[in-house]
Amino acid sequence: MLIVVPEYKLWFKFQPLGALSIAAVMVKNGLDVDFLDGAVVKGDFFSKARSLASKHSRIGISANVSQAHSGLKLAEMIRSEFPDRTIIWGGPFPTIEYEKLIPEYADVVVLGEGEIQAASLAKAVPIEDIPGVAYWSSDKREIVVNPRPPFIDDLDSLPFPALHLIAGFRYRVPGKQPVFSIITERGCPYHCVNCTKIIHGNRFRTRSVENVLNELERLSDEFKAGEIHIWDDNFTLLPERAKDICRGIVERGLNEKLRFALPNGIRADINDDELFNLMRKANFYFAIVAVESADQNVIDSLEKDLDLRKVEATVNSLVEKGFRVGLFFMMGLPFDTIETLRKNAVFAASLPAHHAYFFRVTPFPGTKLYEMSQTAENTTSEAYLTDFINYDRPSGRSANANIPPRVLTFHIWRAHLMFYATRWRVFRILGKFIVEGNMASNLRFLFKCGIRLLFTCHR
Ligand code: B12
Ligand code: SF4
Repeated sequence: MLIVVPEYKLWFKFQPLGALSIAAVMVKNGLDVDFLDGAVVKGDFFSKARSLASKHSRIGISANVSQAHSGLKLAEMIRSEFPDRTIIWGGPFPTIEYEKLIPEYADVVVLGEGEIQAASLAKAVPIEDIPGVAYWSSDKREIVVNPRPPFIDDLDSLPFPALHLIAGFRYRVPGKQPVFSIITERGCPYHCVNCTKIIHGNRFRTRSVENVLNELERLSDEFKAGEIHIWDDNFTLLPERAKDICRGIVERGLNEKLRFALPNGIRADINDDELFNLMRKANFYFAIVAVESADQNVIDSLEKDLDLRKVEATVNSLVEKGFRVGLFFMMGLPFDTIETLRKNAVFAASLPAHHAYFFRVTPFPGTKLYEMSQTAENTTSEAYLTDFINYDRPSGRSANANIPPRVLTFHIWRAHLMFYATRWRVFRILGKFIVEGNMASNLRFLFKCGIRLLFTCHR
């Protein structure tokens, strides 16, 4: 089987954990697997995909919304040049949009978490007997949807991502090289309207501390990792568990070899001194706090269940303990006004954080926000099918009917400028870079952020 992650345009590139988990299950079940990550492939993605597809009867395509465009082009190419191949899609995009894919672009779509289905596909179980798949009926008249299996509770039972399949690829992530990603839990109990729960659901499921530590040890010993990025939706949600992970890191001496970052955002209302101290001891150096808005009404409309009054203390505490701290904000929600955009800029600038990211809101299918935005003008609509969409390629659109794209762009630009022009921010960042030691990669990161900002302003 060939598993492909379609190409996407983003200047930093991460190992795709979902597709690598599927590959690991397939390998464990005896399949011969080739893996192509279009994000990092050298040369032309489609030529490489063509040459690998010629060797396999089944092609798996892994896609989130920003890979939809190139995934569809890839499927078209396979259909026309290798019409006998079975095309199997998995990931958030096909799980939401399977009706648009079958039969033209897909024979089978694996819905949600895919490891159970992957094991069955590897064992050649008849498709009718596999739970959690959508496929084209044998009489070619309709799409059949087999109900999804329960979420996987025993996450320790899953094999570690099949990293050996990407040994030749070079991922570009700022940090102490080489940088690897992990996920220590699945599911999130919150209901933010901008976020889809279609893959991992609302029940918070965790890997055991032992299992997480074993994977860290493997990344350090086998792959000589220098830094680990934990992409959990909510690493600090269960503070006692996070503390146990930190204690285990220290006990195994992993803090001597690895350093850790939390780039996916942690809850702004979890402020636990003991936890933050233990994290520092375990060599966590970077965390982003997900604030999203400086206006409580906007936060409430976002259904984020966050009391804004708690943000400042959490950010202060992280900064005092020596973390490099980032802030996430969303700009242009349907409930934003010019006033709330200004508030975001002022609030962020008042905090002692080192970085702030003011993202242009893009409502994606599978979220409540998408449904809300369909009533607004200037909506994202289905542009993701025809172009790359992500925060590196700002769309020049606005999801807020009352805030035109150019005005939104101005406020995004202004918020960044206000943030970096205040509180000696630039000098404090440089100071951090000197202490952290990987100046070149960090400066490259800042430079690219600046370029991205200019590009955002330009559109
Ligand atoms: C890490 C991450 C990133 C990283 C790295 C992404 C990468 N390329 O690996 C960065 C920061 C770059 C990123 C960026 C974006 N991300 Co992101 N990201 C995540 C995050 C937090 C974890 C992904 C992960 O590893 N999950 C763990 C694995 C095990 O789950 P999985 O990937 O879903 O894989 C499972 C299934 O999907 C399925 N499956 C996946 N592939 C395949 C293939 C086959 C053949 C089969 C059978 C099954 C299968 O089985 C897997 C195992 O169970 C998820 C949220 C989440 N918790 O999943 C969001 C998420 C994937 N991101 C999302 C979004 C929207 C984006 C952006 C578009 C944001 C933006 N506005 O720009 C960009 C797109 C950039 C890009 N081109 O990828 C959305 C996707 C929504 C959608 N409709 O597609 C998610 C789901 C967040 C959310 N809850 O809304 N992201
Ligand atoms: S945005 Fe974060 S906290 Fe909110 S539902 Fe999604 S993963 Fe959970």
